[in-house]
Amino acid sequence: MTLIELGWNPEHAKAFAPYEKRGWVPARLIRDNKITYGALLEDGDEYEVIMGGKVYHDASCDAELPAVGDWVALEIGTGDLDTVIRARLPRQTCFSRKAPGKTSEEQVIAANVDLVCIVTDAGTDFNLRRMERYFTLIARSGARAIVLVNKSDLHSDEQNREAAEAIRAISPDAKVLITSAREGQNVKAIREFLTPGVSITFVGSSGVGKSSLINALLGDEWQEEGEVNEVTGKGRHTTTARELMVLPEGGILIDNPGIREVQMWTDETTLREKFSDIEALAQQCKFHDCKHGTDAGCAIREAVQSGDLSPERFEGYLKLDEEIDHLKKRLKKRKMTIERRNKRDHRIKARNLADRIDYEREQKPKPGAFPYDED
Ligand SMILES: Nc1nc2c(ncn2[C@@H]2O[C@H](COP(=O)(O)OP(=O)(O)OP(=O)(O)O)[C@@H](O)[C@H]2O)c(=O)[nH]1
Ligand SMILES: [Mg+2]
Ligand SMILES: [Zn+2]
Repeated sequence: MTLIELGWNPEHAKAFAPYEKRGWVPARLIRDNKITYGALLEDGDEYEVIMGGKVYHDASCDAELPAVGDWVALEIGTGDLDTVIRARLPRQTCFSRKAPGKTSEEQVIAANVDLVCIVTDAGTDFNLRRMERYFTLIARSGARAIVLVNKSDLHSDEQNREAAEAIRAISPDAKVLITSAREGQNVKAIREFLTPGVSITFVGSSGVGKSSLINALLGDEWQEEGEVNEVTGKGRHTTTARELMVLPEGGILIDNPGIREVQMWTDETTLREKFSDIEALAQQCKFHDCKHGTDAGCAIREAVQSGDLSPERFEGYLKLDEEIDHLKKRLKKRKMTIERRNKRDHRIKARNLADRIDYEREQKPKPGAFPYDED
């Protein structure tokens, strides 16, 4: 396996040059085992590696720590020594979301991916508002979006087509395909994206068929995974960790556990771009600070009433805005806490330094005093 087949390109090579001189080797992270990582090297060798202290301390937040898909510089351990990640190369794309729960941390789902493939179905998983959130996150990541309306064998042609059309309508740039991992429908069409060196990550709710599609792409025989666990209602092969795989004929796949919460990790600019139609309407509101609720002369409300704008899309817009607002507040709070903590740390350091200087002064002979005073 060559580095290029693993997704390496001239920009990576340039970033790596200073590390090469130190005898370190490039590798791509394929698995996150929490304490260790799985890394794939040029010849296809897989190593279990640990993070170097500097990499850990240089990261200002979790999102800056190495993640699956990252390129790193490894110092290969000989004898009993561990193989250590000495540096993480800059990311060319980064697909991330807000970490689950009440935190305001960013969680990296996959680094350096060219394509993010959202898997859904035309049945119970289908949710356009969730799609919008995915599209916003993908727009920010730098990767391109593909949507697979999977399990087509379980729904009517019409239902599948309607679902695909509705998704195309909210994101005209995204490629939308109707697939069945079970019947192999359109698996070839997915494969066409996977030229050597192209990385694609699969995201979507648990049970939509991400791993089944990956198996179909890997060319494994279709396995009957139909037995559903009665307690969790999930198939038996629920994915529990991110993992990167290289297809024999080229292309790099990253499987992910099902995503329950698609929380925003984004900024205002991306949001405004995604909803540029609504933003344009807002310009026409009578009052520049229109809340688009009950204010008179609201162009957005008029558009909803005349049917030019779907109320769901408008609601999606309002909700996203609200969420970003919360995120900002949380970030600000976190920043304040960190600043407070830093200030406190500085104060302690300053105090220690001051103590030391005082102490040294006391040790120093007083001016004019004879240095070797006899007892
Ligand atoms: N009928 C049908 N069933 C499918 C299809 N794709 C997947 N399944 C079934 O759906 C269940 C879940 O599939 P998985 O591939 O494990 O789903 P996943 O998205 O990887 O789920 P997590 O790993 O939990 O996130 C399994 O029982 C599969 O056999 C399909 O195209 N048609
Ligand atoms: Mg899975
Ligand atoms: Zn308005």
